Amino acid sequence: MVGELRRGDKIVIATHNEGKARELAELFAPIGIETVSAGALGLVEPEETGASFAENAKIKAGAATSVTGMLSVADDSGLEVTALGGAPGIHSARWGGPNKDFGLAMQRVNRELEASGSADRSARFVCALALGQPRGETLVRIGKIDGTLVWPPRGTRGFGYDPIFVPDGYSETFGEMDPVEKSDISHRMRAFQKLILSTWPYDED
Ligand code: ITT
Repeated sequence: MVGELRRGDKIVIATHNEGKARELAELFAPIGIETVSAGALGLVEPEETGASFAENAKIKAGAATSVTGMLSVADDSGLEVTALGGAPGIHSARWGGPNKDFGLAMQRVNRELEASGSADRSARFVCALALGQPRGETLVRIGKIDGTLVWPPRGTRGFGYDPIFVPDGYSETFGEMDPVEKSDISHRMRAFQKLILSTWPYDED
């Protein structure tokens, strides 16, 4: 499948989360795509009424493309904790409360894990990336990375739940890791690769 994205295009990054916006801009830059933030265009956040990461990503990209007439990319993502039945999942941002305090959100994860009585500390980050296209349908691809939760939080890099997540095969949390290393393996990168593979025209590299 070939989509509308071409080298030299400018796309709207339909997120109000600075950490995501930074990571997404860094993924698109090397393939020659310029990005502009939703904040810079004054876009309002649509209500995330979907029941899945993919549905919410589609809602956000669809809204940004219909308001701007531009290509857009939206990211709906979160942390799924096995012993919590996949929570916080699509509610990951909400666990940060009105002030988006992820110190509190991480404490809640830890508290609920303790209360669960389970020794299972496995978790995964999931990212649904949606490409809003002015002429075509909104495309969505999903990326995941498995890991283990640690307590207390470690590191000040990254954003959100990064300080409590150690990806499988590594010893540092995403909060400690060099951002380039996170970007090599992250759920966001994996979704990005799938999206680009399915939309990039065969005659461009
Ligand atoms: P937008 O809807 O404006 O994009 P948001 O932060 O509300 O921003 P989500 O509803 O998709 O976005 O919430 C995702 C939350 O999951 C996010 O706020 C982080 O706390 C967490 N999250 C997602 N990816 C993450 C990552 O790479 N590292 C750490 N936490 C992550």
